[in-house]
Amino acid sequence: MSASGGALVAAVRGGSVRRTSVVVGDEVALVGDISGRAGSLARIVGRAERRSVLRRTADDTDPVERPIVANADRLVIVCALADPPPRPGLIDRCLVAAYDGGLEPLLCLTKADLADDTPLRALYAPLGLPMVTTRPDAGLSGLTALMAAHVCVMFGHSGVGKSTLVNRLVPDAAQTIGAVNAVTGRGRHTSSAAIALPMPGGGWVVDTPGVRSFGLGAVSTDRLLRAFPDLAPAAAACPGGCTHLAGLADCALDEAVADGQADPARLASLRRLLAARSGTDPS
Ligand SMILES: Nc1nc2c(ncn2[C@@H]2O[C@H](COP(=O)(O)OP(=O)(O)O)[C@@H](O)[C@H]2O)c(=O)[nH]1
Ligand SMILES: [Mg+2]
Ligand SMILES: [Zn+2]
Repeated sequence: MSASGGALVAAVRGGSVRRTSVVVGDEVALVGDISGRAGSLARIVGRAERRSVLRRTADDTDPVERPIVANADRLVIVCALADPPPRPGLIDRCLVAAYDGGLEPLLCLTKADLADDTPLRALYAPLGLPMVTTRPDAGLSGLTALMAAHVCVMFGHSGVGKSTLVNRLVPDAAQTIGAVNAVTGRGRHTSSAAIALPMPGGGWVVDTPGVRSFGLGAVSTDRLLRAFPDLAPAAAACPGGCTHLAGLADCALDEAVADGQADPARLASLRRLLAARSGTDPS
């Protein structure tokens, strides 16, 4: 599908790119029938260099990274304030994946009609990332201002309200998804792949129904720490090669919390991710 709203073309990978991964957001070179007529099929013969890659590993001990979306520049981390209850652990994983993949994260707190957003906003305020709160009885101008003209990936736990937001952002989302599924031969209800929809104000929104979390298997300690800019300055005082795990005598992060310079909940979150990645805690 082209950004200028051109033809929807079905294409398969040609021999030269058989081993090249092609995902939503990739820019590809096509040959053959690009008319988009029913039954036509084009061939992908090349893939452009990616500007960003949102990746995941299958689980925290899996070193193989799998790309999910290419060339996106915003990760919209969608988190409900209630029903389901917020999970800061998942937000932190999303932040790691965003910084690691070269996407700018923003936090979208949904269902403000059900619960107050003050505690979550306070927890993430030190990171300085953009935050918006949404509710059914208010407009989405704050969110659209942050998303317009960007390629944005919506990510969050099932039931947090992603599809509701996409349907409000892209009024004809259901028709477009139906057209894409018709071209790709996917059934109406079986689509588990990410799908990109053009937003009326410019830019794209990518819905990611099938991905439940980001594994961190291939993410190094330094890369992981980049998602914790509130803790990173204190970690600079750690001895070289510090794992920052709990129970070390000389990890400077414990001192930062004791001095009131860092939030104990944020340190606990970092340590859960570090421990999960080293395979010592599969949570
Ligand atoms: N109370 C309330 N319910 C919402 C809101 N946004 C979505 N929902 C409901 O939450 C449920 C899950 O929404 P859905 O968009 O399917 O979530 P998804 O799994 O993240 O795509 C649906 O019943 C929605 O009607 C909201 O802002 N407030
Ligand atoms: Mg959904
Ligand atoms: Zn340390």
